[in-house]
Parts: sequence; structure tokens; C-alpha cells
Amino acid sequence: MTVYALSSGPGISGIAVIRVSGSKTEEIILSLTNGSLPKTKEATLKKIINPKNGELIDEGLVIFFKRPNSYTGEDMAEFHVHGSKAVVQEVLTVLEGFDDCRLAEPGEFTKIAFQNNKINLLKAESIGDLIAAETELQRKQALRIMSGDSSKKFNFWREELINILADIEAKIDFPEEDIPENLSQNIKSRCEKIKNEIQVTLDDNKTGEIIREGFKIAIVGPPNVGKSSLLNYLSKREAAIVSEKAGTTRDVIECHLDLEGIPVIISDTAGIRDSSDEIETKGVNLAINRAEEADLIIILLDPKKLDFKGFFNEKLHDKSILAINKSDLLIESINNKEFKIEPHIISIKDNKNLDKLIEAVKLKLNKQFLKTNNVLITRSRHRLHLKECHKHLKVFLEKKNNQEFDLAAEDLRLSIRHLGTIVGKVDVEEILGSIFDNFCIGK
Ligand SMILES: Nc1nc2c(ncn2[C@@H]2O[C@H](COP(=O)(O)OP(=O)(O)OP(=O)(O)O)[C@@H](O)[C@H]2O)c(=O)[nH]1
Ligand SMILES: [Mg+2]
Repeated sequence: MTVYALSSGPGISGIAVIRVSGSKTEEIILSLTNGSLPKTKEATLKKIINPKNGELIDEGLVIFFKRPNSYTGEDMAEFHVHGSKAVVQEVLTVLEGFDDCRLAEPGEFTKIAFQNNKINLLKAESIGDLIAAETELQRKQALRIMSGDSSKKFNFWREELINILADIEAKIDFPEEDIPENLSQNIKSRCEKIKNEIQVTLDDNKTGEIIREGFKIAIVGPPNVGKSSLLNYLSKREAAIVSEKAGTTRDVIECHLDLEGIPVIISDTAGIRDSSDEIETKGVNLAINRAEEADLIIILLDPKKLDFKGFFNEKLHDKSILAINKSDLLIESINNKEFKIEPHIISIKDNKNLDKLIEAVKLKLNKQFLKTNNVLITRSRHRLHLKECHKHLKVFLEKKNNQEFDLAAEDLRLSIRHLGTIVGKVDVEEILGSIFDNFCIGK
């Protein structure tokens, strides 16, 4: 099968790149250029014609990549044509006319590259992340994973565990011989070391996942304290309706921001209060859920209603910032009050202390992202398998010596399997879909 797709972005552009990969590539180049094959990897100016009627479609660069030295590992071609809808559509229609040739699915070029061992699964995922990167930190993280930092580590652990398994299996094959004490000690200490390294990797505050998905900030508080006003201020637009009527916001309103290269998703929520209104109660539940899932909560209060208990009191912890808005109205009540954490006294109306509030948010962000260089996990898929690997290693290490060696070997096999799944060495088919489906067509 040969696949093709527009690899550059949709819409009008100076140049559009159409990619082709598969066994028909040479035939396609020859038919469309009515001539000889260009030298591999050399951009060559060609007249591009419709082979059915000989009509000129456009003039553009053609690049041929001979397998295996291509992105996918198959024969590939790139047609750089003028980026108008009409030109692109005509080239795609012509390509559709070839036998065994079809439009590529999202991420299919990268999937083929993976299947041809050009890249491992972590690299494939990070290519997707690089394409989706919106901030500096996301771009850097994707590049670091692409360059193989985490695959090297996962592969190193996996190979070491395979060596250990080989030692154990050799013993299982000769059960009459007792396993020397020093051998089993040696096996255990090697496993223990890997288990500890995995534990350190897991204790990363989920930084890699947060960089990829965005740092979640929830603004919560009672009704009418200025939550929507704060969201609008931070996002520099009228994202949410502001009104003096309490209970205005019902749904969660999300805005994506780039704070110093860090992707942030900030949510405005319904004011939390007991209500007999069914819709408002639903909004309040959504607000509570957002607060539970958030990486940082901004609890916003109003100087008139400082006595808060229950939910807000519970949420006053190290993942929270407390702010009291409308300081232009009333300040005395704040001065006489003690708080579990130091509040920021702000006025959105008078633009007072909002810079300090933003600084406090940045401080929390920087704390979270202080160590981004050693992060190996960027998706919950990695975390899940690494946790499983760790669990089986733990069970393995708890097994009594000698007698249980064959059972222990099974634990070790399972932990190796989970590490292999991360880099894509086993059980790959079922996870492929979920990864490549999120790519755009043409990659
Ligand atoms: N005096 C004063 N009024 C403010 C300030 N910030 C917001 N307001 C006003 O307070 C009212 C409520 O603001 P919102 O931003 O809608 O409050 P909210 O917390 O989102 O309210 P709900 O969505 O109903 O929970 C509006 O009339 C705002 O103009 C402030 O710093 N000082
Ligand atoms: Mg609101």
C-alpha cells in the first residue's frame, strides 16, 4: 500500500508539501513529472502534470527518498507545490487515481516509521508532542524525549532485568543444583537498585505530564467575589460574563495561557454555596471537581464574607493561594483577621496587587518546574506501566530465596514486559491506535 497526504497545514500558503510513502513512490514521481527520477534527497524543480490528460498542474520541487533512508523507511517523495486549494486538490486527486494508493490516516507516516524500526514508541509520541507544542517548555520537553533521554533509561533497566532473568532461568533449568547464596544476593541487589531508581523517577510530581497537558489552575470561591473578573484579567479578554448578580457563572470556563513558557489552563467556576436551584448545584459540583483536579487553586474571597469553613478551609494547603478581592470597598475587616495562609489583598477594579498575585502564581509554577531536565515520564501511559513494573519488582524482591525461584522469574518477566510496553517492544498493536490517532494527517 502507498499512502499520501498534505503534510503542511491546511489553508492557503506559499508552499504546500504533499508526501507520498510506499512501493508506488517511484512510479508516481515518474508519472507526475513525465521524466526521470531525481537524485535521492535532492530538491529538483519539475513540471508537475496530470498523467491522465497531460495537463500542467503546477511547477514545484520534488524530493525523492530511497528506502530505507527516509522518514518512514519506505520509498518516499515530497512534492512542494504552490499552496492553493486548487493545486493541492488536483495533486491529491491525481494520487487517488493510482492503484493501491490511498490518503494516509492521522499519524500514519510516523506509524510506518515505528513499524519499520526507524523510531521507537517514545520517539513517535514525542514527535506528536513537538507538533502540538505551544510553549517553550513543551517544545524543550518534546525535543529531549525525541533525542532519546527516557528511552535510553527505560531500555537500560529492561536490558539489566533481562540479564538477571537469564541468570535465574539458568538456575531453574538445573534445579538439582542449589543456588549459591552470593548469586541470589547479587540478583536481589541489582533488582533493588533498579526498583529504587524507578521509584525516584515516579516521584516527579507529574511534572512531565503537566508540561504536556498544561498546569491546571482553578479559581474557586463563594458567589460574586470576582472570580470571572479575575479570569478576564488574567486572560486579557472577556472570556466570562461578569455581573453583580450572585450565581452568574454556572459552567466551568477555561482559558489557555502561556506564563513564562509554561502552559497554563485556568478555570473560572461557579460560586460555591448551597442552592436549591438544580442547575446552580450542578455548577457547584463542577467547581468542586475542578478544585480537586487542579495543580493550583486560587481561593478568592470578598471582605464581607471572610468566615469560610468546610470546603474552602479544607482547600487551604500548599497547593493553594488565598486572595481577598474588592479591597477598595472594605479593608478593616481583613486586618483583624487571622488566616491559615497569608492572603493577597487585591482589587480587580482598581488593579491593586494583581501583579503580586501573578508573581505568587509564577512562584508556585517555578517550584513545580524547577527540575524539568530529569523528567522521564510525559504521559499517564508511561506512569501506568512504570508503576506496574515497580510493583512486580517489589513482589519479586519479597519472594523467599531458592524455593520460589520459578515464581519469582514470572514476576520479573512481568516487570520486563511493562518496561517493554513503554518503549514499544511488546504488546504494541493495541496501544498503537490510541497514540497515532491523535496525530494530524500528513505526519
Ligand atoms: N468594588 C469592586 N467590585 C468588583 C471587584 N472585582 C469585581 N467586582 C464586581 O463584583 C461583581 C461580581 O464579579 P464577578 O467577576 O462576576 O464575580 P464571580 O465571583 O464570578 O461571581 P459568580 O459567577 O456569580 O460566582 C461584578 O459586579 C464586578 O464588577 C473589585 O475589585 N472591586
Ligand atoms: Mg463568575
